[in-house]
Parts: sequence; structure tokens; C-alpha cells
Amino acid sequence: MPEDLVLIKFGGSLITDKSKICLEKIDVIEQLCTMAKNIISMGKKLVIVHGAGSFGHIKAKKSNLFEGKNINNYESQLLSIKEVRRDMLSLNEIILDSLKKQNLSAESYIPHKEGKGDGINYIFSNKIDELLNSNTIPVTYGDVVDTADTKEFGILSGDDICELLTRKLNVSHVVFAIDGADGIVDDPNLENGGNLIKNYSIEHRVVLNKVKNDVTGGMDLKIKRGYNCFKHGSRVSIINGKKTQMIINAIKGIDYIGTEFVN
Ligand code: IP8
Repeated sequence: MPEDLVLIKFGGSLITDKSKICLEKIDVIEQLCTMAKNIISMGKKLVIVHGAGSFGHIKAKKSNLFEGKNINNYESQLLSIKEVRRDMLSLNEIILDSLKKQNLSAESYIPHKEGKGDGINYIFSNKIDELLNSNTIPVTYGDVVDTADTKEFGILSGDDICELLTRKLNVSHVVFAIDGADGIVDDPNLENGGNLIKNYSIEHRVVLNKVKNDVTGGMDLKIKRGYNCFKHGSRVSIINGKKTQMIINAIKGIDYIGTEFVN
């Protein structure tokens, strides 16, 4: 696999309006895709992962898709699975179109079609490797996936994907592009929105709020998955996705505003 492989997760709250069902933030998506063009011009290989935001979490939560098959609610769960998969495909399509506007070669990896297993147990097909080998940017996302056990289905988060792909592909740098903060903050409930932790190590104590309309856990899961990517040997940064120059700086290895995982 390439030595300089960057994986960026576009957070669901960053690219969608989480309070309104299936509403994308097209200006933010376009800014991120312009940044992707920049990263490719730097000679890096790139994998893009995106979250679900209001295209996934609201319906997934309503039908408890995270917990798998519920015999009392099975029919309506099956309907929700169809809807969430359809909605996620349409969000993925919006991102692909925006990348194509930048003349980038990009193709979807659709989790529920290609692999099986929920959360960190998901098994990938080889499609991502094949796309990278043909200089195409794989674009994948958090999805409702089938499982091989009695649960029948469950949720694969984009954050899980970051850890799984870091292990599979030896990613050199994982960047979580988030909304509403410059990185990990000590306490988001403080009047100033919290103080940025520039160098995060696992000993840091941070206050993590419960996220509305979310089935996968917001910053909590990002920190867990990010830490595992870091332990695996990848650089890991959490950066405000609206400050794309900071993401470019981080990838270039120069000073940036954001959080970097350290020992
Ligand atoms: O937004 C969740 O993915 P995430 C996937 O990356 C669904 O945590 C369908 C809710």
C-alpha cells in the first residue's frame, strides 16, 4: 500500500444539518472537495469517509437499528433499513458529484453491498485496495450493514471505518474533520466552548456531552477510534472541517490549529 495515504473523515454534523432530515450543507461539501483536490496535488493518496448526519441518524434512532432485529418492530425496521440505505447513497452521490466537479477520479465503496459485520467487526471486500491501486479516491461512509449473527443488521460508523482501514491499509495520517470546534476541547459546556487540547494523550480527562439525534456517539467514539489508529502507528488529527487550510497544514506537517494525538 502507498506510504503516503491520508484518510479523511467528513463528520456528519459538518456536512449535513442534523436538525432537518436529509439536508446537506453543499457549501461545506464543496469546500472540502476543493481541499481534497489540493491534497491530491500534494502527491498524496486519499480515502474519504463520511458520516451520516441527518441522512442516517434520525431514522436509525427511531427504529433502533443500532440494536439489530427487534421482533416487536421488525417490519418497520426493515422499512427504515431500506430508507436509510437509500438516503445514505444519495448523500454519497452528492459528495461524489462535488469531487467530480474538481476533476477528481472518485468511486463509492458501499458498505452494505460490499461487506458484512457491524461496528468494529465489519469485514471489507478488496474494492478499496483496488480503487487506490488505480489512482481513484474511494469514498465510503457509515451505513446500516448486515451481520452474520441473530442481530441480522447493525450500524457501521464512519469512525469504525477509520480504525478498520488504518489497520488494513497502513494509513499514514487520519484526519477527523469535525463541526463546531477546533479539535478536542476540555469541556464543551464552558462559556468559551471549551479550551482546545492541542496535543491529546489518553491521560487527558475531557467532558463528553451526549449528542442529539445520534446513534454512534459523537466525540466519544471518535476519540476511541482515533486512539486506536494512533496506537497502530498512524498520525491522528481532529480539526475544524470549516478551516480546511488547517487540515492542509496538518497534512504538510506544519503548525495548525487543531488536536494531534501524542503519546
Ligand atoms: O455518522 C452512522 O455513521 P457515522 C451511520 O459515521 C448511520 O457515525 C447509518 C447512522
